[in-house]
Amino acid sequence: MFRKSLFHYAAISLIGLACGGFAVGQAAADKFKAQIDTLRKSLEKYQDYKVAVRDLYLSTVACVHYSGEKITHHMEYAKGAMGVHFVNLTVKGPPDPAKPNVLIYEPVGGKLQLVAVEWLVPLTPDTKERPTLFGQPFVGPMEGHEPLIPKEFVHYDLHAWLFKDNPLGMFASTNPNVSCDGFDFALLEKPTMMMPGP
Ligand SMILES: [Cu+2]
Repeated sequence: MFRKSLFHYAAISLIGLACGGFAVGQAAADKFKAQIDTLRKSLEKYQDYKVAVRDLYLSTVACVHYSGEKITHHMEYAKGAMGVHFVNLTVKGPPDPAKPNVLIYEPVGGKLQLVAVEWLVPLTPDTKERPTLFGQPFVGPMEGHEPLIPKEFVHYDLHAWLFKDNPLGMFASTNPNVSCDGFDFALLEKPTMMMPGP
């Protein structure tokens, strides 16, 4: 592990010297882009929410959105929505980049449109460090999102807006272009309390 990362750094330094930092950053982004494109393809079937339900991604009903309100020691969620979370409790273990445990839908004109996926990782006594996927550090740890998830469920999470552009970035928690307006089960949530990590 140590040797490998040492080699990795050496290789990056050499390439960095050869082509400049930007090219290296670009190469890394491209590397994840291919992986993300593959992931998006593999999840396209879930654009039909019934396929998701059959695979045990179950709806939590409410369309969650945030006002952008800032509270000290709470998560900073930009004004915008997440949407309706469909959670698969049968997906367990460390976060698998190929299998998110949450799918997120936006209610649009009486239909549900797949917009994002999420990896939700509980904080346990075995947690050694903040999880990362695609070079992205997870956010948290934070309390569970009341009233849908009990406070006691302290977790990290990472959103990926694979199916709808997010001006705040592919991995931002909320998307200002997603809306719960007009949906019977819109739920304005307060930003979640942050918790100490390992
Ligand atoms: Cu969360």
